Amino acid sequence: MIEFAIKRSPSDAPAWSRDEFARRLRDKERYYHIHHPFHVRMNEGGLDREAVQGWVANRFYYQTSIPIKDAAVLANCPDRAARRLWIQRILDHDGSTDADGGIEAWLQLGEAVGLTRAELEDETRVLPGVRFAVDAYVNFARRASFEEAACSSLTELFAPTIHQRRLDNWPEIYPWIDERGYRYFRKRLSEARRDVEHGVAVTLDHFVTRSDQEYALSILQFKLNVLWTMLDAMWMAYIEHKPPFFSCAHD
Ligand code: AHQ
Repeated sequence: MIEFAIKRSPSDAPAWSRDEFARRLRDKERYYHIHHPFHVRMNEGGLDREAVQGWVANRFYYQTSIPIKDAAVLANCPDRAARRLWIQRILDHDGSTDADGGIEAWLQLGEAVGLTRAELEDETRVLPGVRFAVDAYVNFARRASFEEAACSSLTELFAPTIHQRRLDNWPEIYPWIDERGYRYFRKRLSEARRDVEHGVAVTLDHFVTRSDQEYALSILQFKLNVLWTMLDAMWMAYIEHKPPFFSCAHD
């Protein structure tokens, strides 16, 4: 248990049934970053080219951090069968060659929105708030138990909807984006659904007392906070045009 990120409190209340616990996990959808004003504006076609490019470049930092996070999760996983399932997440992102995998697909998304691969890989566009939020997630996974980290990945319960919305809307609202960039979103539709099946099973099996279950909801809220905070930083930079230190004297 890692108290540094999430507080845990005792409870004398009876445990929720498995179905009720699963319902409460899914009920966290109301805090998912699909509802963040940045994503709402994005999915209405309200972002200019610079904002779309900024989002792609900042999310690249998240995407390249995911396999590092998942390797940390594996390192904390004592169960061979669980590791066999979890290792697939690393392969999904890193690919089996440089030509495939989610990170390569995201680099192609970068090119599709008019950025070079180097402009993603050099991380020059990564905002401090995005970096802090992503690093908080990776550092959480390094110290969390396997089950705590599996629970934190359950934001992907809600991910297929957000990927499908991009695939449905972007061709019309952002016709300037090359459709080759959409491969990543198509890829995640099935991968997220498969990953979440395992993550939910681990979570429902492991967090069984009421105190455990409420702690699991706090872990999921921590990850929802990570995703929301990333977009807060992007809103300030690309919508308000108030990036960090915008008000400070520059030489
Ligand atoms: O592309 C995403 C991805 O690979 C992952 C891994 C997973 C995790 O382990 O926490 N979460 C996640 C997510 C991805 N895409 C986000 C998006 O909005 O495109 C959603 C995000 C998530 O819901 O956690």
